[in-house]
Amino acid sequence: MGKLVTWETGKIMQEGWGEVQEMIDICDLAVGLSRQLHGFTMHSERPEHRMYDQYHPLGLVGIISAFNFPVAVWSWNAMLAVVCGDVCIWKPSEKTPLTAVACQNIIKQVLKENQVPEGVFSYIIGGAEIGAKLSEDTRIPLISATGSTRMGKKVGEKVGARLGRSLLELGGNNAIIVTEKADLDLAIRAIVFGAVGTCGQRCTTTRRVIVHENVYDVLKRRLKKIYNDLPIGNPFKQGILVGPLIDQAATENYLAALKRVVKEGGKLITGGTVIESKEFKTGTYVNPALVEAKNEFPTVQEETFAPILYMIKYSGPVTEAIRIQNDVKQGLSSSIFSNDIRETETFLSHFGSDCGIANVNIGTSGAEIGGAFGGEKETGGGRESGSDAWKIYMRRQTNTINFSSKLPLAQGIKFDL
Ligand code: UN1
Repeated sequence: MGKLVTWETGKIMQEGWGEVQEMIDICDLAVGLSRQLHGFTMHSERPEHRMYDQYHPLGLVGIISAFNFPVAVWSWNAMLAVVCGDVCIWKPSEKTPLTAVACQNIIKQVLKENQVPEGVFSYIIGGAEIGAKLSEDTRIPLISATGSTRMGKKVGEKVGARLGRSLLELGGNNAIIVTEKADLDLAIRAIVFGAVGTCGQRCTTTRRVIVHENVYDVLKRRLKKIYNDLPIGNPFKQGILVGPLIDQAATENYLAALKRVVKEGGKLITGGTVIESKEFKTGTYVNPALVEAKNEFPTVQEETFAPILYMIKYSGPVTEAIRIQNDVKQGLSSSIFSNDIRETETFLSHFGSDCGIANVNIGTSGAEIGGAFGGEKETGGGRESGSDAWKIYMRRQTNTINFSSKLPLAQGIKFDL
């Protein structure tokens, strides 16, 4: 399966395997979770009464996933949904249908061995029109959609119009803050993997690095050197870090964004070209770009799904870096590199990062499945995967049980018959 993920998406082999590992991990989590779908109990204000809440299956869950994590995102949703007692219908990205077929073939076997009908999991291959149909269908109480903000707005509108439930995990514009107190070696490792890993095509990809003026030049020099030496190439080959973009349209978006940002005043430090040679004939292998920019440039405000890292300088206290980092429409992932507890706690406080994920001394990507995954603002507000994310796949019911021989009313209401 890992190999197939690499074949279909172009992500490096290690990441193909890593994605399948996420599937295995979520299966483990879901099995344990199946015994822990807990509600609360609470005491009643009335004598000889008992109250609690419980969770029931929602029924049918629609899953819309993106090409960049073609199998893990399905499994985050499907494995939780199924232990919650739901069945699923999945629309994978039309760019990655093969891995979806492979998932179904694997799960089919598991279902057969356990005498469960195959229809518990099903999928439908198609484009936006299928996503729209699922979103409008009143038989599907929950649509979980992962992808661009543009797509999510359409899904959210359609599901909202019928007052259905949606779980949206959309675009990010993730930043790493590097303060004067950062361990630069650590920060550089995180920045490079965050920015160029998966060829910049993760929703958690590091798109901005916000650097204190006193360490800016040294960081720029070191990043430039690493960028000039990146192992780019055949994703199946050992030692390669950057594979190709998903298709030529992605290359065009990459080049267009670079052109725009330079027009807006950005400075290309290195990279930003398509690799053309005998070995790289597809036009989808690119040199990741490092660009000096300002946060307010329109192109920096957007998520371009490609390996472009914007370097933004800040001066003054960490609150200034946090202001810059929050000053975008998206709110998925964020991190700070600093060994100063005052700075890191400020970043994590209620006036700190406004993202769904906020990390200290680790990068923006590569979240573990044990935590709830998702973000705020235009990222959509949904949470998938671990923690109590399972609750969205169930309907909650509050129960009051009277075991007395009287019928006292709440709120002290008295009446005679
Ligand atoms: C995505 O890009 O939609 O945190 C998911 C990460 C991965 C998941 C990314 N575990 O980078």
